[in-house]
Amino acid sequence: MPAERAWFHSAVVYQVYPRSFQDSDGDGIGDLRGVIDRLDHLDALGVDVVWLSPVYPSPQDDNGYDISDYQDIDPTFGTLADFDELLAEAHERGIRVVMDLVVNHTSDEHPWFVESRSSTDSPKRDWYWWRPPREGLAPGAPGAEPTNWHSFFSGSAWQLDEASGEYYLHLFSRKQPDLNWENPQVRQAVYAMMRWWLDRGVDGFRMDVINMISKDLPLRDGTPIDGGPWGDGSPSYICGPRIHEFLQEMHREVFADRAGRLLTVGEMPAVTVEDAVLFTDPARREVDMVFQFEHVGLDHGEHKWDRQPLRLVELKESLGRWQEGLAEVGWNSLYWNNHDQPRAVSRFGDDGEFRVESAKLLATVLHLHRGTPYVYQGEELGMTNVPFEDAGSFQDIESVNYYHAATGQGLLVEEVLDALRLGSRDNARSPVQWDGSPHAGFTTGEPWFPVHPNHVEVNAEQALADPESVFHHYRRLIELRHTDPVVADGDFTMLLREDPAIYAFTRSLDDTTLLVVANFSSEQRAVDGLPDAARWAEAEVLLGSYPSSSGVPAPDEGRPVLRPWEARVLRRTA
Ligand code: TEU
Repeated sequence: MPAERAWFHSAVVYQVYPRSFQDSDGDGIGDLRGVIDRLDHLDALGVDVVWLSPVYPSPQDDNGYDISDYQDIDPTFGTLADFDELLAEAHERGIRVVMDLVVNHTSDEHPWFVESRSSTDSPKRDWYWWRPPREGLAPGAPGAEPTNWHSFFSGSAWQLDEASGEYYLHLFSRKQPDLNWENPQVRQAVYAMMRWWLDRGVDGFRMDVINMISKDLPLRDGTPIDGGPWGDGSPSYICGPRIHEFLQEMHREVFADRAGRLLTVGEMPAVTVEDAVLFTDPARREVDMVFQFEHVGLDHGEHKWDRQPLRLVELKESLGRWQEGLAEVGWNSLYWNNHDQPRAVSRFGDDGEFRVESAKLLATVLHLHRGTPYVYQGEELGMTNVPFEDAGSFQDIESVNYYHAATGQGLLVEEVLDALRLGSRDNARSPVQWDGSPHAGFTTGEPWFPVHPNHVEVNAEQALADPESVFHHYRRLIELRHTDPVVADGDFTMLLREDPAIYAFTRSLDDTTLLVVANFSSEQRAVDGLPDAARWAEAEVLLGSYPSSSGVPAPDEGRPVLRPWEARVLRRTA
């Protein structure tokens, strides 16, 4: 059992992607007043924290993850007064508000970068990563980029600035130049901005690609990728040499003297269990938890667009290892999807015949693991991936850039479109489906992104009216985490690790044990090899992905039987 119990052990976080959540002024784009209008939905669900994806002034090159002013609200989303009202209304309902902190990079329209780019002698030149062309090559010549690093959004991670003949680093889009955290002025400017928001009353931060802020010097080429022009620079910027120093300094400068119930979660691509123990050990005062990416990469082959079938045994191995690795020290975040990942029910479940059952199964399995669960907007309604027609259907910079890069390298259009249909971040960005009306109650105007055609059946209005809906199942799971300490604090034990279709585990605290058993397939199955099966057959059924009125199938020779995509939660006391 970990030394220290923290408030967020029994909390559930709801992620709002404001652009697609609720529009209040008819411009077809979600906004802060729209979030205010829907706070009762979050309150009814029972969540404790809302994480707001970026709402700061931004050219929206990467939908707000390219910030040009950290201490204001983009007019598309509203005003600081709207924000203060949202904060007050959320707090009124006992819901905390966590902001998105995007400080690995700024927008290229941020005054810091405008100043830095203005001249090689600019006092802010060293706030970013500027480098001359590769030795012996002229600026702009093929291969003249200072290193061969690939950008996450395709192409080189370096952009030439014609005026100075130098290149600047951008791990994401060229309109997202990386900040140079080696420069203490940069760090202090960021800390001051964070304190400004905390003084305003926000309750913490989700920190964007925060494990990329420390770069290993000198910057050097990475291993070439697929024989192409670019290389993998990640060994030079994933969990770099000063990352723990920077996060501990941030904690001292921003959080140390702030009592109360703040939450910090670091988004950390490629982070390992061992890293996460260091990052989330309360004694080290870095972050409360991290977003790790292992389980959302198990269906990736060479790269995220090279889709492979997901194998349940691998999913259990990965999530089980994270549970065991942070059992004594540290804390896990728990998520199936977010604004960067395809919809959970389409990816891990069955978004056709068993959409409701599999959405409830996924919620059951995730929410009863040990850690803090995150619900991505629309997940509580069982929203599904988008039926993209053609290349023009995609808006996300990562997807659009990949389409052009891949077809440019000769890949077949239909193959590329199929990969995008499965993996595009746009799958998560269709407007939330509030009702069955033409624009699903999202806007009275023309939505910036088409509403999913299945909104007629899949929507909040229907879900709230149906006690057996995915929504009410999430509400019950969140209630269980609030009321039963075994959910927040119980020890986790994985069972049936090698079973290709059954996911089973227990949570134990004092004399109480919960058993979660789930059938990740569209066929009815008897569960082989369940320890104490006979005793569990007598146990109390707490929750299930099938209506309780539908009863429980009779055991098969003492083995519990699960219907397609059925999950069951049982409790017994010793
Ligand atoms: O995402 C970082 C990140 O790892 C993702 O870009 C990921 O590589 C990719 O989406 C998987 O397909 C964060 C934000 O969540 C994302 O929305 C931003 O685009 C990115 O950082 C840059 O700020």
